[in-house]
Amino acid sequence: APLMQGKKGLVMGVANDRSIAWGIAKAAADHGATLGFTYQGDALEKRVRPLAESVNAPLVLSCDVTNADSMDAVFAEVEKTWGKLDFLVHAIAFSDKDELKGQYLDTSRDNFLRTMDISCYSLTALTQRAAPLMNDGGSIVTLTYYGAERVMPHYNVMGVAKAALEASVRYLAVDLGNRGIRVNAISAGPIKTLAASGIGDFRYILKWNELNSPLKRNVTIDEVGGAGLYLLSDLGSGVTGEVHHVDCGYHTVG
Ligand code: 0WD
Repeated sequence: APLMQGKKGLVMGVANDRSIAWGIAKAAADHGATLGFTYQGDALEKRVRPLAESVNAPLVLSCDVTNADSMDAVFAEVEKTWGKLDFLVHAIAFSDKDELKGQYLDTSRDNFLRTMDISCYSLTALTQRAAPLMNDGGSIVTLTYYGAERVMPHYNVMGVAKAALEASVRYLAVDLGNRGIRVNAISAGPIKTLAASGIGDFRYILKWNELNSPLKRNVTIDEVGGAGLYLLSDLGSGVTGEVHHVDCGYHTVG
């Protein structure tokens, strides 16, 4: 039987067909998963709806992770439609792009808190709501970046948020392990997406990774999708609390 047959999952953070979440969604759908999507704001709905329809997703819902009512409404709808949830893809991050350049030293309190809220706390807030629906166990995957481990130019407050996100993955994995719910992160190499376009000198980072990674190229969203499929499916049944690098090997040299 297909790897994801009978599995129902929510994918949060598709902005367009270049989004990393879309790479994971395609891989899961190709292997038989039934998907729901959330989008943030009306502008993105126009892009997400056709993508969702192309993989026959029965659920397309608005969700702003800074709003508890909005998150509650999403999981109420999931429960009503499916009565359960098998997996969750968290591919959400935000920081003011004025602070994704220059020095970390200049981070403002407002943007620090907002970056942490949307890029880090949201994983915990969503997991609180998803876990009660994961009655047969489950798998939660979030997206992180090497800037959590090492200083990368311009990544600044987002690097600090990703470090906290990776720590959250480990704590959540322990909290949920006895319910058979696994929590992992994929540390993706740089990919040209909408969110990445806000990072200073992103083209240079792409070029740097291409020249220096062991595979001498950058990763694609389909390759991140393959790793997502492994962690979301029973292929990854023995894996939790892990940060898995899908970066053409850059973390071994960088
Ligand atoms: O190089 C890259 N692109 C990497 C991205 C390397 C390693 C990790 N990542 C991470 C990002 O930090 C993020 O966590 O992957 C995740 C997905 O990012 P993406 O695929 O690069 O970017 P994008 O296609 O823009 O999707 C991120 C989406 C938002 O899009 P915009 O561009 O409008 O910020 O996150 C969503 C939104 O759809 N988002 C929210 N969703 C709900 N509530 C919110 C919010 N408040 N804010 C942003």
